[in-house]
Amino acid sequence: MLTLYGVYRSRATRPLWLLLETGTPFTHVPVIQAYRLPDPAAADAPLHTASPDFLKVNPQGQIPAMQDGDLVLTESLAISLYLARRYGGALGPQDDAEAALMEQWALFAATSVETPALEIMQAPEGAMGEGIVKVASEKLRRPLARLNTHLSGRDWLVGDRFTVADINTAECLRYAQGQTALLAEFPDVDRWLKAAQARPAFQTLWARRVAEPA
Ligand SMILES: N[C@@H](CCC(=O)N[C@@H](CS)C(=O)NCC(=O)O)C(=O)O
Repeated sequence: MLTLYGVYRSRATRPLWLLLETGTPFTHVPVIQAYRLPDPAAADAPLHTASPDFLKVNPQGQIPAMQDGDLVLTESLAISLYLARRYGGALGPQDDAEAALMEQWALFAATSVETPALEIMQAPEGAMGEGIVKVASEKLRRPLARLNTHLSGRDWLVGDRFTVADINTAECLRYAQGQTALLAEFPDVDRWLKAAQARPAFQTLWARRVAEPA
């Protein structure tokens, strides 16, 4: 039995998008971040990242987490890569070279894209926030240029088809999407990101995320 822990307003979107693409049956346990609750210790608090029952699944107290039979996995990108390999069909690797490329793009997204993209999304209003966005945008330009070159003349990152590499990379970059002028500097990235997000599975994911309380 496959179980995915984590609300839609979290990095759980990465494996949830993949599961929506494949239609794989799974149990969704919408564990919420403890810091988002007014009183996580309240008797009627929903299952959250500091709940003793969830800490048995992920002692680090973070979402997403996944259980598939005896296998427990944390780290959103590792979960997506596993699900793609195990249940993803064409979304996953078809040979060792594709597996390596999918891992490469996940590591690229995690180490070169996610942090500056999050800095952009979390920047406060005002002059200080503008400074943060400027510095973070500068950090993103080199990975975005690399991504743009790779996507020039291509629709998707690996193997001429939509795969887990697109899901993982697009979800890390999404945090910076509010910077439309930055994205416009990289037209092939912009086109690719919009095409990924136009997919029915992403649209369903987004509708469910929006429907969750902020
Ligand atoms: N590198 C981890 C990061 C997990 C993470 O930071 N999750 C956030 C939600 S997006 C969380 O659980 N925050 C609650 C907390 O850290 O207490 C991953 O990609 O899965």
